[in-house]
Amino acid sequence: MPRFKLHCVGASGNSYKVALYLNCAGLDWEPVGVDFAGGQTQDARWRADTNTMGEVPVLELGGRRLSQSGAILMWLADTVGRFAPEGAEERFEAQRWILFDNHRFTGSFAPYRMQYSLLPQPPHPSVLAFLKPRVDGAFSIVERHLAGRAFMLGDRPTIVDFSIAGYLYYPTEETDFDLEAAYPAIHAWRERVAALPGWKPPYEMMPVGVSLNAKRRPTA
Ligand SMILES: N[C@@H](CCC(=O)N[C@@H](CS)C(=O)NCC(=O)O)C(=O)O
Repeated sequence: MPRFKLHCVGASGNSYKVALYLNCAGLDWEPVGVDFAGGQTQDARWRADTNTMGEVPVLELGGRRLSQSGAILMWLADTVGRFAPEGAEERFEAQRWILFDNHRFTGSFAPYRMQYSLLPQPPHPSVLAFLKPRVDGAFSIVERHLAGRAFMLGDRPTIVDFSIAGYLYYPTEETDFDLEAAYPAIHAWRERVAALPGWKPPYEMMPVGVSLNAKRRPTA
């Protein structure tokens, strides 16, 4: 199999979901930095060449470019075979949770974090006030689900874990959420995911790309 290229940004948890898979599956890959803050994802040429949706991550293999982290993870599971759901029922569960992640979990937490610490200007309080209960609602659902399981689909890690964990290793100063204190089952599970061979924290896994956060993200 040729070397994978992952077009990504260190601050992008959606990129990290795919990077985690690639590294934990022991695949040969390299990160390709995208100048997010400089507007590269808005650039017409970049969109035409790399992703018409104007987003990272994009996984490149032998000239083919795939986007949408959830679809990429399903494709990797099918193609590589590692961390794959087994059978029709588990596949359905995997799709159900990945869609929930995109719509509700990452779908509220990523914009909250972006507003909280990544944009050059401070957030309007009403924006955070709108998003915070949505984040807590999604986290509470996953917290309850994980109370009785080692991993999202049971006793072994799958692509669902990589999808839902994508934003959970950024520092508390950046996210405003102290997961260890507020969501103990999520915290214990993210520690189990972090114990997988190949795991690295996001900025170490993807030391590339100019993020939106140059002014406001803590440098530590
Ligand atoms: N559902 C998509 C979301 C991807 C996404 O939101 N990517 C962000 C970075 S984390 C992006 O590239 N946004 C481009 C922009 O806002 O211009 C996925 O899971 O891949």
